[in-house]
Amino acid sequence: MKFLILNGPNLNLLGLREPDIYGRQTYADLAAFVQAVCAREGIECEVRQSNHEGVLVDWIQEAYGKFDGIVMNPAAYTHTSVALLDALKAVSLPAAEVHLSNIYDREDFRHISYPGKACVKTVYGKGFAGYEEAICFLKNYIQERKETR
Ligand code: CA2
Repeated sequence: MKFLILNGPNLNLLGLREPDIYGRQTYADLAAFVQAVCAREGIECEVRQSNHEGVLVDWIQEAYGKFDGIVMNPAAYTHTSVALLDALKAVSLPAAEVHLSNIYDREDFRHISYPGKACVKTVYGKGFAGYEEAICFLKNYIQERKETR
């Protein structure tokens, strides 16, 4: 099983700004954590981050036929991007959405997720552990779907 793990704009600044919201661990720490979880679960993964919506759209499109699932923190594009929603729908790969913070305890504009409408699971407010939950959920979801075919 192979997962594409995508992270959106400004997540490269993790640990450098706003530690009260996003914690003190860096993006490199996050990538290492996700890689360790995937290795433990027997999942191959590629962990990527971009500040550009079109790059994220390209990566989702290119994932078709190469990856079994997508775990994504679209960051600010969560609340604006119909393009990411359409890309996820177009490839129709199973996808899970993660947010480090509890988006529902924050400003109203963070309560809507466009890409989330194409995801089988959303995890929020659990920090790095949210990625682990999303990865494990998606692994089980894909395995169960295979068994019922
Ligand atoms: O809670 C999350 O994971 C978010 O996806 C993070 C986004 C935010 O726009 C979403 O509403 C919720 C922001 C990511 C920016 O990360 C930073 C990290 C350190 C310093 C500044 C920004």
